[in-house]
Amino acid sequence: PQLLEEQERLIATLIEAHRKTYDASYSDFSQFRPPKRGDGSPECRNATNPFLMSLLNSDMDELPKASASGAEAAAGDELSMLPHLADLVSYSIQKVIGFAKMIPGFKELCTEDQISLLKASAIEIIILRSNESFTMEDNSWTCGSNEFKYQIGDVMQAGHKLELLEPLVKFQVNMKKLDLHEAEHVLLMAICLFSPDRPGVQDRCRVEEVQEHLTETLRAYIACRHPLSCKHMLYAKMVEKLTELRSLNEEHSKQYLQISQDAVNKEDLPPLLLEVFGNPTA
Ligand code: 6VH
Repeated sequence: PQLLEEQERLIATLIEAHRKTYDASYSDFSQFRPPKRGDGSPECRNATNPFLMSLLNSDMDELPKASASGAEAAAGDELSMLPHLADLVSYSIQKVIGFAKMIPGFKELCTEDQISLLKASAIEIIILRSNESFTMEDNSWTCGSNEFKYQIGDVMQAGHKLELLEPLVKFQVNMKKLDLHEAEHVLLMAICLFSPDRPGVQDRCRVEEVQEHLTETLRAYIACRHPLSCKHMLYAKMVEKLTELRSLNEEHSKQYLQISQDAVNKEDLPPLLLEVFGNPTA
C-alpha cells in the first residue's frame, strides 16, 4: 500500500498543527502559579496543627489575625499542587483547542459540536500529548527543571487518588513503549478528538467521516512507513489505547468533581477548566 498525496498532506498539516501548539521547551510554565510541594518539611508534616505550628514557630503568643489563614493553610496544604496543575491543565486545554482548529474538518463543524468534542476529549488529548514529556527513567513528566518535573506524589497533592494515578502512569509507560512516530502520535490525538459517540454531538455522520479518513490514513502510514519488525499489531494497540483513555476520562471526571468540591479556594480552578470539566457550584 502507498500513502496518497492527500494523506501525506494531512499528516504534514497535523504535525505542523502539533508543533505550533506544543512547546517542547516548556518555557511558559513559569507563568503558572508556582508548584507547592509538601516536601516533608515540619510545616507540612504538621499540616493538621496549623495554629499550634504557627504559635510554636513564632515569638507571638496570639493566633494570626487573618483568622482563617491557619485552617486554609491546612486544607490548602492537601491541595498544594492544585493551583499549578490546574494552570497547567487550563493552558494545555487552550493548546488542544488551537490544535483542533487546525485539523481539516473541525472548523466546518457547527460550534456546538466543536464544543461537545472538545469537552469530552480534552483530558484524553492532554494525557496523550503529555506522553512527550513523560520519561520511563523515573516515571515522571519532566518539563525542564526539577520545579516542573511532575511525579505521582505531586499529582496526589492536587487531590488525585493514588489508585487512580497508577493506571495513568501505566498508560504512559505502555504508550512510551509503542515508540510512535510523530505522524502516528498526532493522528492518534486527532482520531481521539473526532469520536462520533461523544455526548451531545449532533452531526455524528460528519464526525465519523473525518475520523474514518484519519484512521485510514493511520493504517496506510503504519503499513508503508513503520518498520516491519514493530508494526505488528500496532494499529490494534493504538485503538486499544483509545479504549483505555475512555476509562481514564471517566475516572478523571469523578476525581475532578471531588476535587472541585474539596477546593477551599475556588480561584484555584481557572474559569476555562470550570467550563470544560464542569462547575459544580454553578
Ligand atoms: C502537557 F489536578 O499538556 C504538556 F486539578 O507534556 C506537558 F489539575 O484534576 C506536561 F482539575 O484522573 C503535561 F482537572 C503533563 F485540572 C501532564 C500530566 C502531569 C501536560 C501532571 C498531572 C496530569 C498529567 C496528565 C493528567 C494529569 C496533568 C492530571 C489531570 C488533571 C487534573 C485536575 C484538573 C487538577 C491528573 C489526573 C488524572 C486521571 C488519572 C486521568 C499537561
